[in-house]
Amino acid sequence: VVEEAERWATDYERDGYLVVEDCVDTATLLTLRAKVERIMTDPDHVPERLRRYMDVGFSNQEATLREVMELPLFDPYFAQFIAYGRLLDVLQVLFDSAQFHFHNYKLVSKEPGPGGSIAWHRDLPFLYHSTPNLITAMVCLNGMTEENGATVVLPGSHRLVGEDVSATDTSISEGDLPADMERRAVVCGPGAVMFFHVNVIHGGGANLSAEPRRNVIGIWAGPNTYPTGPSRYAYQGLYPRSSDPALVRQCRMALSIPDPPVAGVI
Ligand SMILES: O=C(O)CCC(=O)C(=O)O
Repeated sequence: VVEEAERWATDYERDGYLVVEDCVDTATLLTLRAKVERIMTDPDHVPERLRRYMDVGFSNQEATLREVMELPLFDPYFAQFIAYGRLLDVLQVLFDSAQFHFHNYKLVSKEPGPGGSIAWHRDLPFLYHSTPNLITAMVCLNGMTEENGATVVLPGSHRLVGEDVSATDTSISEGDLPADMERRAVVCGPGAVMFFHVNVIHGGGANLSAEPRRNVIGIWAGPNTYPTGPSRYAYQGLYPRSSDPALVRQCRMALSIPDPPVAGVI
């Protein structure tokens, strides 16, 4: 376990990202998939108040790329997933601290078809925080292959910028990519979680397979890293690994987690 944790920390430091295969156990994975499937295939059951969170970010693109913001509002299961222990284990190693907090969960679904590619970008300029010490954790519900539009990263690109990330890095043209950096498709199995520093340049091609490629994407903020913008997400600011009794109490109450907690959470 110690060796595994060392590998996580080394990969993250060097490449700015790492993949943990089988991070999500099968029962949890199947439940997440079923709940996502229901949102995507039966939108009529989605309450009117939640429809504004569907397909907002990419609404100018083709329907082969779909996004659902604020997943924890759609089903309490997604809210409790904030406290999913095996994912928190990795975050705690990468942040080297238990004082990290939740930012948001969304779904990105690359539906089969030619229109689902994602432009090169860094996540940081979308996030408005007081430091860049934030991590994106993508739970790969179906796994990623080159055919189904795996995320492509530029390993090490987080180290090029430090805190000096341009606001225009929300979309980077081919010509503006750092020269001579490797582009690596992140291939992984269902249930894998890909963790990456929010300064890593990434993007990805369309899904040319016959099945949707879905990722539940979480953002997490490190210690002493706070939002600087005006908006907040549901459950933002929960500290599921803190031992501060007030924060433990907040997390348990917010997520309706009993004490002792149910298997897998916290
Ligand atoms: O799902 C992916 O491959 C990447 C999604 C992404 O980069 C984003 O939503 O910012």
